Amino acid sequence: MPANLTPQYLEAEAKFKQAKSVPEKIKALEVMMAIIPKHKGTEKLRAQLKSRMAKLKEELQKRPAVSRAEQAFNIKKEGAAQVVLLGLPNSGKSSLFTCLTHAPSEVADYPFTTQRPIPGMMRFENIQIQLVDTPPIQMDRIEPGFPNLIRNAHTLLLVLDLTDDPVFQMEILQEELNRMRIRFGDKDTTHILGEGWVFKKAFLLGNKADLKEAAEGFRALENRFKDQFTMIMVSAKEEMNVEEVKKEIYRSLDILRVYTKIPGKEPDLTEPVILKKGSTIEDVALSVHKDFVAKLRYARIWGSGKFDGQMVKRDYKVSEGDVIELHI
Ligand SMILES: Nc1nc2c(ncn2[C@@H]2O[C@H](COP(=O)(O)OP(=O)(O)O)[C@@H](O)[C@H]2O)c(=O)[nH]1
Ligand SMILES: [Mg+2]
Repeated sequence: MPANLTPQYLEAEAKFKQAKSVPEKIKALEVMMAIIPKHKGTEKLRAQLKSRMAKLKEELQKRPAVSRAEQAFNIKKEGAAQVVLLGLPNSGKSSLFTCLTHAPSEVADYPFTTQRPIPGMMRFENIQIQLVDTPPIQMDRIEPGFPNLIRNAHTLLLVLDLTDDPVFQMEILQEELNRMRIRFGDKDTTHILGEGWVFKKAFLLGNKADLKEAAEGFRALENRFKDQFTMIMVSAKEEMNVEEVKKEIYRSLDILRVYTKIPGKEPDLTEPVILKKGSTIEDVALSVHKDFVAKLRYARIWGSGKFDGQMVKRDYKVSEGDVIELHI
């Protein structure tokens, strides 16, 4: 049944979208709720408005009185990369964090359990990647230090509760990050951003897939965002798709692993050299020792070469899994 929304309603909706603060949003939403046509066709929409209102009011109340010290958001990088989990209260960030790292965090079914960022290491095959669990993103309130943590991350994992209007959660995340001058996407998109803006790679984790309303939430997310984002349905509770998430994290980092070997010996495949995609033999040599670079004459390569043990020059671009013998 069509919703047949009136122009007045659409105008109020536009105001809601433009509203910058929680009180402003509440005001705009009140108008929408008052003038929305009340018939069968708008039943679902009206329910959504009601739940948005409940969330906004909760936001307004539950804000911690004191702001965290900026220092708490300064997390020292460790491992191959730093990946930050982001989401609204109760989306399951801490549960997923624990699932991926086996490090303890704080999980509870009331909002704002996690008050400061918590780092932990996630093992992926033979490397370690740092994950950071964070306090919830809140409407209209940016904690000092939080934008920096996000700007410095290699990748963002946007955690959404699939059973609770995930499209709306995504809208809030986009809006709040825009406020921090952060836009989701690749650096090399055609958009040109103004001074102080950064692009951040991000993908979506639709959480609580074990609950029955989750499928519908995921479909709604797909309809709206699938051209823009990779999305994976997960359940922290049932540890569903954990491996897939790890793989996607690795893929998003744009790094590769190669292995060095000494002539006549087998390579140590447990000790990868981690490099940016596009790195060359020269970068491999640099990672071993800076003096190596000047002395380097050639390398032999197993993997991406035309044949095993092929001789290559210092500007040869290495590939994931290559085994490299440096000759000086
Ligand atoms: N059914 C279900 N509940 C979950 C899942 N992940 C988290 N929860 C619950 O959601 C609530 C909030 O989880 P938490 O990890 O603290 O969320 P955070 O506020 O985003 O860190 C807790 O009651 C969790 O037990 C999940 O995959 N399935
Ligand atoms: Mg938490």
